[in-house]
Amino acid sequence: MLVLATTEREYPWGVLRSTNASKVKVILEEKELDYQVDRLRPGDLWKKPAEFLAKHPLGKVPYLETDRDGIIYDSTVINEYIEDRYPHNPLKPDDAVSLARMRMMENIGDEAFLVGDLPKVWMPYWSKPEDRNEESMQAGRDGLRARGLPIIERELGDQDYLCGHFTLADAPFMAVAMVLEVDGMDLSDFPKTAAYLDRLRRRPSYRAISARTSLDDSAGRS
Ligand SMILES: N[C@@H](CCC(=O)N[C@@H](CS)C(=O)NCC(=O)O)C(=O)O
Repeated sequence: MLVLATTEREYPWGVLRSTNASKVKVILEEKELDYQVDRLRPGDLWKKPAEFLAKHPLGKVPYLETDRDGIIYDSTVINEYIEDRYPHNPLKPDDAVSLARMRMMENIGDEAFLVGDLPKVWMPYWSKPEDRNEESMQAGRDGLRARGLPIIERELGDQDYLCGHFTLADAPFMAVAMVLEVDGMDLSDFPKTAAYLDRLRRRPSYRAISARTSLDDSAGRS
C-alpha cells in the first residue's frame, strides 16, 4: 500500500489541501494506484515534532510511505519515483530533450507558482475571511501576472498540455488550477492558460484535490 502524507482540512469555504501534496495525489490518481491519505495536523508543519522529522528531515509534506521502498519525500522526486516504479499510463517522454523540457516546465510550476507567488494567495484561505490580508493576496496575484503566467501562456502555444499530452510537468498546475478555482482570480489576460487550467479541472484526477470534494471522498483509492 502507498500512503501519502499531506495536510487537508475542511472549512466552511471549501476543503483546502497542501499544493505540493496535491501534485502527488493527482499522479497517484492518473496512475490508478491504490493509496491512502494520511492527514497530518497543519500546525505540525510549523511545530515540526520529532515523529514528523523522522519521516521527512525537513518536516514538510508530502512524503510517501511505501511497503517496497520505504519513505520517499519531495513532490517532484515522488512523482518521478511513481512513474519509474509504475510505468503503465506513461507520464513522461522518453527522449532526452523532451524529458528536459518536461522537467523545466515542472520546475517553473514549483518555483514560480507553488513556492513562488501562489502561497500569498493560498495561505490566507486557511484563515477566517476577516483575518485575511487582502493587500498581500493581491500582491500574490500581481506576482503571478508578472512572472509565472506569461511563461505558461507562451510555453503552451497551441498545445493542450505543456508537453503536448498530459505529463508530470502538468502536475503542479493541477494544484494551481485548484487554488485559482477557490480564489476566482481573473485570467482574461491569459486565455490559453485559463483554458489549460479548465482542461486540467476536467480530468477525473482533479476530483481528488478539488475544494468541492469532501475529505471522506478524497481519502485515497482502493
Ligand atoms: N520541495 C518540496 C516542498 C514541500 C513544501 O514546502 N510543502 C509545504 C506544504 S504545501 C510545507 O510542508 N511547508 C512547511 C515548511 O516549509 O516547513 C516538495 O515539492 O515536496
